[in-house]
Formats: sequence, C-alpha cells, structure tokens
Amino acid sequence: MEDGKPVWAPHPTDGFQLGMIVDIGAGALTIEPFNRKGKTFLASMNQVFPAEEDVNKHMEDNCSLMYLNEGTLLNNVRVRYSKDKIYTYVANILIAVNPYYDIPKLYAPETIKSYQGRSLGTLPPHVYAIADKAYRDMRVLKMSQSIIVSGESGAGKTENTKFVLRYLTTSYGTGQDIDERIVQANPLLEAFGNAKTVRNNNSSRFGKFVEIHFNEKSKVVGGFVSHYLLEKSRICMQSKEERNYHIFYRLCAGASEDIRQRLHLDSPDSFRYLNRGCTRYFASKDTDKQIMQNRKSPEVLYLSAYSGRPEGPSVGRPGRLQQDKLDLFRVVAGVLHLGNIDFEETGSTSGGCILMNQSSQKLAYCADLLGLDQEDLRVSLTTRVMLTTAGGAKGTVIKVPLRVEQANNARDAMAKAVYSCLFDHVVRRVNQCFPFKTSSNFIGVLDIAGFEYFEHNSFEQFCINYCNEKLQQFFNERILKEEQELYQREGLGVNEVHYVDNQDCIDLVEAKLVGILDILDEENRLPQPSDHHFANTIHSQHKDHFRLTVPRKSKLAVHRNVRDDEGFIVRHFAGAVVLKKGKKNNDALHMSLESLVCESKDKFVRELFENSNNSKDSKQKAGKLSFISVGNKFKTQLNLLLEKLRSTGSSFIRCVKPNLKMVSHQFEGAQILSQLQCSGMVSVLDLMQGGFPSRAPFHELYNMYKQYMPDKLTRLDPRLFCKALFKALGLNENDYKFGLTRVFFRPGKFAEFDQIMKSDPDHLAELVKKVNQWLV
Ligand code: AD9
Ligand code: MG
Repeated sequence: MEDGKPVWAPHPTDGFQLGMIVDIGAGALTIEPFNRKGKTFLASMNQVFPAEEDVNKHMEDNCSLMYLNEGTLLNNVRVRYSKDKIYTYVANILIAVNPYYDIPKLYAPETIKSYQGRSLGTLPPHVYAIADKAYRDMRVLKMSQSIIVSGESGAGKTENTKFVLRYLTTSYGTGQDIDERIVQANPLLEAFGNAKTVRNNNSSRFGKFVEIHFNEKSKVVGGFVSHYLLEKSRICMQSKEERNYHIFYRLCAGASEDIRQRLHLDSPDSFRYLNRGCTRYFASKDTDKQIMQNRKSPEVLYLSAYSGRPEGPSVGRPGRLQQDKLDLFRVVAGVLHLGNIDFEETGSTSGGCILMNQSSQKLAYCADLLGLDQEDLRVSLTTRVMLTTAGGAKGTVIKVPLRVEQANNARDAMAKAVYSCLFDHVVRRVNQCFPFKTSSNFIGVLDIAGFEYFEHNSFEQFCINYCNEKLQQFFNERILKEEQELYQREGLGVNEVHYVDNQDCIDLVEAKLVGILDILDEENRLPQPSDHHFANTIHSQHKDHFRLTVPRKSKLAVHRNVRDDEGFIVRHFAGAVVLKKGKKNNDALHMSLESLVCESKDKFVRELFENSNNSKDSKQKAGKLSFISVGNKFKTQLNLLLEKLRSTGSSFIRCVKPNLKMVSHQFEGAQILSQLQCSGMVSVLDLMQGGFPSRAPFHELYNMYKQYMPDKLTRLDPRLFCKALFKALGLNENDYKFGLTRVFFRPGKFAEFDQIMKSDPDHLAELVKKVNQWLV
C-alpha cells in the first residue's frame, strides 16, 4: 500500500469505506475517506487493505481481482449484488447472497439446460454450475460427491439446497416419479421441521444431508435423507415473535370439519404449546390454511407416493392415504392437548401434585389420540417409578409423587419425545418413497445451520457451533491443505501456507472424559446436577485453555450481588460464545412415561417409539447399560457424517444474508463482512493472495487458444505450446508459474492474459505476428 492509492478502511456499518492513506504512523494509518474530504481518521495497519483501481469493476471469480482481501471481496460481492448477480466464485467456492425476491429467469428450466455439462467458469457463477461440477466429478472420478451449504439463519441454505436437488433430478433423472419425489420431500419435511423465527419465516430447525443416488449410467435411482438434531425446545416453548413447527398452525387453520372434531382442534390461542409464542397465521401467498386445504399440496401428493414396497404406503388406496395422514395429525393434536394439562399441589404432607380440574378433559383427549389409558397417563405424569434396594428387598418398585414443577417437566419431556419420534417417522417415510436397490455413487447436499451466538446460548447453540467447528476443520482440510498439496505436487516451491487449526477446540468438546460433552454427561448422572457445578468442573479440568474463559459478571448481577458467573465461554474460530445452561442435554423421559407410550394400544404410536433411535438409547439407559445423551449421540452422528464427507469429493456454497430486515436490495456491509469472515473466506483469500489462485491445465489452454495460433506453434505439445506462447507475449515471469500439468497465475493475471488472447481481430493478428517472429 502506498500514499495516494485507494484503500479499503473499516466502516462501522458498511464494513469498509474507500479512502486514501495520508499518513503512516507507528501503529496506525491516517485515512482520508473519498466521500468526506478533509475528515481523516485513524485505522490500524491490519484493518486497511489495498483497493482495486476501478472499484465499480466486478469479477465473476473474485480471484481474478488484483488484490485479494476482505475489502475487495466485500466490494466485489456488493457491486454484483446491486446488479442482481447474487452468485460469485472465490476459486471453486460459491458465495450466494440471498436476494429476498425472485430474480427473473435465474432458475428457469432454460437456465438449467444451459448449465448442463459446462465447466465451472464458462458461464456466470451459479448454484447450478456447482451442481453440474459435482455431477461431472462424480462421473469422471467415479467418486461420490458432497456439496456443503452453510451460512447463518435466513441466508438461503435451504433454498439453494432445493435448487441443487431440482437441477440434478431435472438434468440427470430418468423422468420417472422418483425425480419429482426427491424434490417434493422438502415441503413435507419443512411442515414438520421448519418454523417461523425472528430470523427467518421458514427456518429449518434441523440439519439434513440429502443424498441423490445414481446408477452405473449416472442416472438418478433414488435418494436418502439423514437428519440431525431437531430443535426440541421449540415444541414446548417459543419466544414471543416465533412460532412452533408449521404443521401445528396448518392443522388448526385448515383441517376439515370432521378432522377438527375428531382431533378436538381449536385456535392456536387455546394451546399452551402455541400461545406463549406468536399465534398469527401466515397471511402471505402460502397461508397455513391454503396449504392445508390444497388437495394437490405437495405434502398430500407426497404421502400418496408409492414406497416401492408391497406394504408401502397408500398407493392407489385413497382410504389408506387418509389413514396415513390422520395418523400424523392425530399425534400432532395429541401433543397439543398434552400441553394443556396443568397440575396443582395436593397440599398433603407427602408433597406431590394432581391434575387441575379443567385438565381432565385434555388428558382424555390426549390419551384417546395417542391410544393410552387415561388413568395410566394421569399416574405416569404425576409420579415416577423407582426401584428401591431398601430393607434388602432388592428391586421393589415404588411410586414417588412428583412436585408440580417435576410433573410439568415430565409432561414437556413426553411432548418432546413424542414429537421428535414423529419427526423421525416423517423422515423414514420420506426415505421409503425413493428407495433404490443398487447405487454406484451419490451426490449429497448438506443443509445445516451455521454458527449461532445469541445473548442467551444454550445447549442447542453449543451443538450447532460444535458441528460448525467440525465442518470448518473439514473446509480447512479440503481447501487449504489441498491447495498446499497441489502446489507441492506440481513442484511450485511456494512457501508453506499457515492457517489456524481448530483441533484444540474440537478436542475441548469431544475428548474422552475431560471433554465438555463427557463432563456434561457425568454431571447429568449426579443425583442433583447443577449448571454451576458443571461449569466449575469444566474450568478446573481445562485451566488456562486458550479456547475457554469465564463470563464476566453482568452489571446487573454485580449490582444485585447475585451469581452470574456460571457457565463458560467457548472461543470458536468465528467468535466467542457464552454458554450458561447444559440442561437440555437430557430431555429424559422417565421410565414409566416411556413404557406407557411404548405400550400404546395404537399401533402407529407404538411403532413411532419402537422404530425411533431414541428408544433404543433410552432402553439401554433404563437397563443401565449406558447413558447416551443427546450430546454424545450428536457427536457420534457428526463423526459418521464427517467420515462420509471425507470419503467424497466436495464443493462448498457459502450463503450470505444481506440484511436483518429480510428485504430485497439492501446490502448491510458490516453484517455481510462478518459472515464472510465466519465462513472462513478470509483465510482462503490470504492463501490465494500469497499464491497462485487461477490455474489452467496445459491442454485446456492449448484447446482454447490453438485456433488463433500459427500451425508451427500448434504442433508443439500443450506444455511447450503454453511456454512458447507466454514467452512470445512477453508475460512477466513473476506473474505465472509452470507446474507439472498446469499453469498457475498470480491474482488477477489470468484475467489479463485471457483479455489479451480474446481481444479484437486486429490485436490478435498483431499477436500472431509476434508469436511468428518469436518462433523464428
Ligand atoms: V435457516 O438456518 O433454515 O433459518 P436458511 O435455510 O439459510 O435459513 P432459507 O433458504 O430458508 O434460509 O431462505 C430464507 C428465505 O429467503 C426464503 O424463504 C426465501 O424467501 C428467501 N430466499 C433465499 N434464497 C433465495 C433465492 N435464491 N431467491 C429468492 C430467496 N429468494
Ligand atoms: Mg433452512
């Protein structure tokens, strides 16, 4: 950076502002903004970056810019976004900014066609190009592929995932039902697993990995969905502006009269599990009512799809379809009525509680809908079975009365268990709809929430952030390590590239015995687990750990002289997150409630529990074989997922949310910059700036330019052809390097070269003359 050259300097809301260095001090630069002449300010050296000469210029591949840094990346993305170009590459990584409106033709069938079989970079950046690259890599390398879509809530992960699925099934399907079913699985999953939040009206509250399987001819043969960590707390409680899962409102808004009566439905305001959050129906184009009443709605169509098995659901059997639907709705309504059961103290000396008067009716509804005995349900909600060893009478069963608070917890735990088993069932059901016998390879798309940090973070954020830490490690591994290895393989002799390894953070979470997850499980095994004791154990196990600190007391807590220093802060690579509560790790259903549901008279309800993974875990738990908590189960799932990802080729899509208002044409620079930093893009840019971000295999260059060149040159082999061409053009030798199989260019240099080659005919003739002269 020099005096007088344009630079990007920090700006509180825009992220960066264009300015000029007017003075260089010991630790800081004095900057004069371009749009406020004379008003200088100070900025530290590492916050100021060189800007391109023409800041209105934009590039499809950010690596074609001369200067690769956070300032030029943000500007490139901004200029492109203002022209409705929401996709940008950074080498092979796709950045996708949510436009919050339908850009004409962007996803039209003809657009799908145009991307088929075209190499990355030959057409404008697009999620379709990434999908096609994955497909071609799968074919050529005979290796499964994965596409990892990440970004914060509302950034567009799920929409882009759907575009990938639509693209692959349309382009490489067999034109049979199965293609459509893979696409239509989403609305069904979303009905049960998405909810309105303050960040996104259709927020996915679970992670998923959708695999599309292909046969030996690389045609779609089926699919498989794995799901991760449905947010269970939402089933019983939402914050004021948020809703529970869509299906609850759709059922209340649009169920037919006979279903309403059969399920005793009422407005959302009358249900505890809905009325503490937002109870408004959706009023936009897809209202809750319309979706429910549309006979052709995807959910309904989907449920009627044939599973491919003789006992498969519903095909050609309308009665069966009605039954299948009713089964789902029955359980949803059962959960709602369960939530309306209230307890009060008995007033007796033994403690304990009973159902409040008006709750008997709700209990009856719930028991009826879930196939349970009313009296058993009442007893199981208000007491807990314990095995005693007292008086030598080993194994005597006694019933311990529950206090009101404990009964409330038991009821909520039951609601969560039932609904999450129902969600597992929906996913299983979806999977039955696109079965496949043999598959050669698959393309998997991962749609999972990005880093989250709120004012109050709980176990759910902890799990999400832990997951992102693992994915970030995978990203580092793939992008940074592979880049370095490529340089080495090609014999470029480039200095080693450094990046922050986050293994220490992952170890802090998952190490045996001393990791946060195991400490949490240990805590939950204590008779009286407490957040305070849990946090203390963590701090004493990991004194002075770089990734761990103690939260500061809040001003309020200091003022009131109360404890507020419980919990811990994990310093994730994307930022520090304060955690206070570990309790959600253990939504354990007590034994009597669990066996009650497992023995339901209703086959559907019984099977929900039998088939669910949860029940296997909890049976083991009940049998004291082992205790598998939500956290450790997630760890196992996550490690399996990463194993799978590591065995595939991979592409990355980084989704960006442009503003908090969820509106189109508004680019909040500072917010976006922070997302780009969180997604690891800045380390990629550092890597690229120091290296050779554009590269092209010799044979590709040969094929691209041989048509313009004299015969004598084209008779050379591709590598010599390129060498000769570069020499003839007089390219600066610092701008490129020849590897074993390809040429590597310094930032911005390939674009320059390409421009020379593709310039107007006169210029080209001049060029050929030069080459000829050089050849002589
Ligand atoms: V969350 O973590 O599940 O809360 P996502 O999945 O990242 O989140 P989603 O894909 O649901 O966000 O996108 C949010 C909303 O943005 C959508 O409901 C659309 O209204 C809007 N959106 C996202 N991408 C596009 C797009 N490419 N074109 C038009 C879009 N609208
Ligand atoms: Mg989503």
